[in-house]
Amino acid sequence: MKRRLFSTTAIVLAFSATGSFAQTKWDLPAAYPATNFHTENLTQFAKDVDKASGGKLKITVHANASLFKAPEIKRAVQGGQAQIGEVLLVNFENENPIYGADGIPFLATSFAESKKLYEAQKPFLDKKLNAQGMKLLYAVPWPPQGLYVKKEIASVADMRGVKWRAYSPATAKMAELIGAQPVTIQAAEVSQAFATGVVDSMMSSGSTGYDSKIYESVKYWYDTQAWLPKNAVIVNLKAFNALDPATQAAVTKAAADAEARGWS
Ligand code: PCA
Repeated sequence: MKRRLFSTTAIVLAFSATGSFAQTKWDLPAAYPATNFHTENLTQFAKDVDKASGGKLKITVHANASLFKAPEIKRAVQGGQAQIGEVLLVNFENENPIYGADGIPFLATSFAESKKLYEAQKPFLDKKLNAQGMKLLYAVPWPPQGLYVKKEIASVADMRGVKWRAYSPATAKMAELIGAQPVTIQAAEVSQAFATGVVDSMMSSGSTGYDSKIYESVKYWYDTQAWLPKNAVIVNLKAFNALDPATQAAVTKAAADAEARGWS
């Protein structure tokens, strides 16, 4: 099948006093609100790239799943509908277990352990993404995952039949194991889902709980610190390779800075 590549890439010829230069524009779909720390980091990354490339590469961040829904972002980058994007790695565990490594409960439960896991995971992530026509730019974890639930829970049995928001194959599997009813809902729709009673529980971070104003409908939070899933910023290899070497270096440097900023 012939894919439409870079259909959204706009090459704009900009003229300056010193001559003319080609400006490349990239779209960066992201799934979380503009005020979330991951998105703020992306916005800073885009600014850094703009500055370091002397305005040659403009990246527009599309927050809150406004361009593509969370689970569609990876395919959009792979197919070139977006040149770059931010994905939640654990969403893609069914493609390859390496994407799900940071979603395994109680494997790595602190930022320090999560860093070690990332270092072990990274070469495999790189390889897998390369084979899919993409490149890993950087990854940053979410805070540890805890349980939000509308009623008090004294034992696993209390979770039976509770409507459970899942965001990955592993969180859906957990619901099955504890007898809850899984409903897959992306972060951008969580607030609505709790408010309307579509779901009564989920495991996520304090960050997403805050973003979705979950305190308006949920009373109980159990700080289980069970795992730290990561967001990864990935780029289409053809789009990256089409940049001149100086612009590529600007992207790589800005990504390394964003990764350091995100972890700290
Ligand atoms: N927030 C994201 C993924 C993990 C997290 O803390 C979410 O709930 O979709």
